[in-house]
Amino acid sequence: MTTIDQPSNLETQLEALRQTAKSAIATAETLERLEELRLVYLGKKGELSLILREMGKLSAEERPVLGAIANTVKEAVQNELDRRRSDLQAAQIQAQLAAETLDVSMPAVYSLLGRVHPLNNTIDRVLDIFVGLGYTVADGPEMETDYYNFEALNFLPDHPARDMQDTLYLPDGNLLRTHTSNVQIHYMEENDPPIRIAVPGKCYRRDTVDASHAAVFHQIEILAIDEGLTFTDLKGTVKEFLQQMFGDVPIRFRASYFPFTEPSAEVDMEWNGRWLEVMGCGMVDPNVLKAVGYDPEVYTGFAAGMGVERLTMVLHQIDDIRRFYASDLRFLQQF
Ligand code: 2U9
Repeated sequence: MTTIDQPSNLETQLEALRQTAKSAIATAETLERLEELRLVYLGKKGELSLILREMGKLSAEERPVLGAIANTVKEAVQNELDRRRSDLQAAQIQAQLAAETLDVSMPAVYSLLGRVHPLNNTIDRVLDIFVGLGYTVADGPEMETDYYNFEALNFLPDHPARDMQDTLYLPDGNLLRTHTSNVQIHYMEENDPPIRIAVPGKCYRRDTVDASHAAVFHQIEILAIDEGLTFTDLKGTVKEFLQQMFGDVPIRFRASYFPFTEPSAEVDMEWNGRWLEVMGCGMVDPNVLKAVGYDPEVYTGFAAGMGVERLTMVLHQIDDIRRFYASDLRFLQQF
């Protein structure tokens, strides 16, 4: 017979349950483990249910006392479970945050996908120099009319360059430009002097391909129009450009002929002990100025042109122009 003062067997069991549950919950490391413990202590078939089932055997005075104790224990275990659950959830979020933190100061894994083609590298270098001298980069159409490619540039109707053997004509009577000079005509039509432009781009010729000829090639031309420009300005510009491009090399101007310049000259540069032709130039022919509506009595100008493939071959001692277009990585990866 149990007295009120002495803890009953069930009371002892409830107290023991509270203690073991408390320490088991405090050491549970995962939410899954916590759920297991909830079932062990508070589940339908759990330890508390087993104890409560025994309460049927108690007297009418004992039952409410034990019932109250049972409720306190249940609440205490539930509180322990709740507290531990929120601790574990907070720890889980902290761990996730730590694992997923983006360190923006960490150096990126750099993968080199490609590199600048040697021809584009030459174009970039040449344009950088002319931009430094105050020139603007301009471009225009690769498909052109006879007027912009030949007539406005002072090519006579029977000039050999107009021959079907040399120029790629399209079925509609247009053509693929044979130089980038068409761009300068368009530009002069749309702008008033003073003008300083550098024009890079693809050109097309009906050539049989060999080590030094390609049907598609690249040119860069420059054009300056202003009041009072002379051949001295042309020489100074060409010399400054070649010095920035190749270093302090000796250069010489040789008289030549182009339909669009008068006088005209070829520029040679001493390179590896030999004179090498690197560009052409001249004072813009008055007929070209007239064609775009400029008064040749007021304005003069100079122009120069260079082949990008040729310059690149000189710079890198490349023996065959076809290497530029073969997409052979063993060649391209050297640059
Ligand atoms: C206008 C007026 C004048 C552009 C010029 C050259 C001389 C020249 C060649 C170099 C090697 C072409 O790639 S190449 O075969 N070019 O020698 N080009 S003067 O003169 C112009 C252009 C446009 C309106």
